[in-house]
Amino acid sequence: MPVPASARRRADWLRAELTRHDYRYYVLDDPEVPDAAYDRLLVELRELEARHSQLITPDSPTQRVGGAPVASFAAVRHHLPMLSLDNAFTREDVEAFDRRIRERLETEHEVEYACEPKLDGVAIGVTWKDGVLEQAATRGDGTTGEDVTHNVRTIRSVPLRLSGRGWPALLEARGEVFLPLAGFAALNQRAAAQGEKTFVNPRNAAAGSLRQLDPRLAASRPLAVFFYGIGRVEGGEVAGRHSAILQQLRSWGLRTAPQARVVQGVRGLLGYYEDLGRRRARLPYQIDGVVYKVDALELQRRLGFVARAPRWAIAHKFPAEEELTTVRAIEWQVGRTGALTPVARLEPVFVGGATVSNATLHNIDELQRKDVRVGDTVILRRAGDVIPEVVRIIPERRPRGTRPVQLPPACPVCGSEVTKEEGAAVARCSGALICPAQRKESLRHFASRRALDIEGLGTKLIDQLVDGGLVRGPADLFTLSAADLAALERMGETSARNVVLALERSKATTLPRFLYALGIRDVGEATAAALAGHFGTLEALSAAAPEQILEVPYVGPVVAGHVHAFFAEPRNRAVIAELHRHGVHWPAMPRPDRQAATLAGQTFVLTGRLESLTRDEAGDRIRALGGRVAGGVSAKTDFVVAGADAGSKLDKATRLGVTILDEAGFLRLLQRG
Ligand code: D41
Repeated sequence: MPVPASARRRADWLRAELTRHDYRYYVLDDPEVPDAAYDRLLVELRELEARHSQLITPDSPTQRVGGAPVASFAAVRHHLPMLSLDNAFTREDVEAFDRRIRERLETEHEVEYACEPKLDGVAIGVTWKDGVLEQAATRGDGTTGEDVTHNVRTIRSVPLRLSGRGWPALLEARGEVFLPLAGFAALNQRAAAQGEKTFVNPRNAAAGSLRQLDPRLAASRPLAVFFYGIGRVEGGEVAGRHSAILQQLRSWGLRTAPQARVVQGVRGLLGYYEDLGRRRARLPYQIDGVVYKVDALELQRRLGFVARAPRWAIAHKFPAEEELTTVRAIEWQVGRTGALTPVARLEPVFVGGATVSNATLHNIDELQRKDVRVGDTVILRRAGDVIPEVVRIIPERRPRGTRPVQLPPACPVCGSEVTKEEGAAVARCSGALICPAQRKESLRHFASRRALDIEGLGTKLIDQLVDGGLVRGPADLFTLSAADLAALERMGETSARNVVLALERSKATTLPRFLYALGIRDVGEATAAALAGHFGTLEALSAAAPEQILEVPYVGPVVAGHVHAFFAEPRNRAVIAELHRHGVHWPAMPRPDRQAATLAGQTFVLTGRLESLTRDEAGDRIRALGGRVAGGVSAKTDFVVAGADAGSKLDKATRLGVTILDEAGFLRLLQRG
């Protein structure tokens, strides 16, 4: 079949583009686009070449993996080539992988697979001779890599001498060098503080660190390694299964991924993928997928490899956490306390397993630091359940004629003046009592599940009520009749009646909920509960002087000031009185008895996954007994509760000598209360 000229042109362009990206990625450590965008170009080229085999050239990026070594490092020819991994993106890809294997092996039985995380770092081969570390080389293009022995020697998880017994006289172990997330954040913080260029992602930081000529630089970066296999072996034996080899490596002092498991058949593979996918966001390092390998070496041998990738292994990728998109508009959202938050409206894009069309830009300082403008192409990141974030813009793709975004002088909703205190990051609308946006947000907060929990009173309904002038403050909600509500758009008689019933039900509340619902600045649920517990009644709290409020555990002068100012404002007191009149009430607070305060003054940090309760529940139990839950470990931490897969917090606790409780110990402590 003749090749259409358009296909040839497209293939040429794709090749040039991929080569350029390779150069930036492998040689400059400064990629222009996220991996997923690169992968798409490569897939397109592969498909074109599959359709028209005449288009394949020996130097096509599809015919080789990796890039050229940098001149200043000695080249190392790998004794055995370092193979590459094929990718699977969907469940169907994995099913096809398993089917191919069983067909080749002519078996109906389930195959045993070894599964492990796919670290996002740099592949290396490290050789020990007579148990002594001799050489470390990057993978490079799979045939020839770079000698990075001087840098790898600085990685503390790489032993300079093997331990245990039975290691071969010559052992080459292969693994992935990576930078844990905490180290990455610290490195970038340091770089930013010194006005240096920051790294785009941990993979590039790891690659950049390995490619330092001065080993002192690499040593100052907390690189880590997981070994995942072997290369050259002489003068000794290794086990006959991948899983057993990993165990041998471990017994010789080499670090391997703690999540490695053996599973049965394709269901086992998919189960492993799901499980690790759920834990991914909590791991202290970045993984971009999982790797499946046929466990038995004899079967691996029978399967062999195609081109440069083994038939017996595949990488199952997680959905990309970073994608490219463009900024359609930048709008300002006004929050409950008047804070102006810039929000980027984006060309919708599928990232991290969901379609995203908005991303917060946090505040004006952040926006100006990143210099995001309308029309920019940006890298959007959505990891786990974290809200989507614009990582950075791509300057090369900025269209002509864009303008930097400025803070609006007036509130885009009510027109009141926008103020920003010196040194503060947040700009605020000064129209607290007239701004419909602030009113709507306050009402939303008042009605939310953890506040008065008014079912059916959602965003749309609140917008209609405020825009139609039916409701100004929370007390007005209780004057609404079913007829008022039914007259609104998209409101049936039944829904209207249900909202009135929900409003009626919400009147019976608790003091902590009511305090939280008031939306006093910086008074979240925990502070509301502490205030309620300390003062016992709203009357006592609203009459308290700032010094008295300061006596509440964990309330500082700023919050005490906000609380005092709130109750000093006559208009706020009037709203509260009106709410009382409408019948909002709560039972008297139970007097704090001895049992309730067993953990008073104790600070807890929760890390890892608990089996018998969620982290939220664990936090509630601690607070109910008077304890406090903090986010990070410090010398002031009394207990660290460590569940499964606890990470850097556990390490820090160990370093600081903080008492560590496992789940059983924690439950015992709660019971003692
Ligand atoms: O964690 C990894 N990045 C990883 C990479 C891993 N866990 N296993 C791997 N296994 C292989 C084979 C099956 C070819 C021995 C790999 C890689 N290869 C690999 N890393 C970079 C290119 C290939």
